[in-house]
Amino acid sequence: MKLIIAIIQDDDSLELLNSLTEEGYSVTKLATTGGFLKAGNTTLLIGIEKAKVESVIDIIRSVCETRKGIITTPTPIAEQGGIYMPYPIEVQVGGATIFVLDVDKFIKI
Ligand code: 2BA
Repeated sequence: MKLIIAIIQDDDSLELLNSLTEEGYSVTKLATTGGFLKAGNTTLLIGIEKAKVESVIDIIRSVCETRKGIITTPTPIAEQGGIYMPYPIEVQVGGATIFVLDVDKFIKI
């Protein structure tokens, strides 16, 4: 058995949850925060048979889009004066960041 951990953008989460559950996969959704942008994202936990891993990744790929994110960094405009101006930097936020882990045991009680 495998555990897929997929970090996706909030905007894709509803459609992806619907697509996965319609195909019969069990999914747990966590509200998470990206460390770099400090913005909300969504992490899905999906426990599945090894043979289904690629099918799930295909579904994630078909739903999740790459988008632009903005981080505002304070930039010094006076060397010693301590004046900082917010400076927006654009980054590409991927459609999904996916980890596939081996599961030692899967128990439901
Ligand atoms: P964030 O950490 O908020 O990162 C958002 C986007 O900012 C990243 O998109 C990347 O394009 C950029 N970025 C992140 N760290 C950076 C840095 N140190 N310098 C410059 N740019 C940086 P993605 O790579 O698509 O990642 C989207 C989200 O997936 C991340 O949100 C984070 O929550 C998660 N993630 C990505 N890689 C991860 C990893 N190796 N381990 C754990 N979580 C990860």
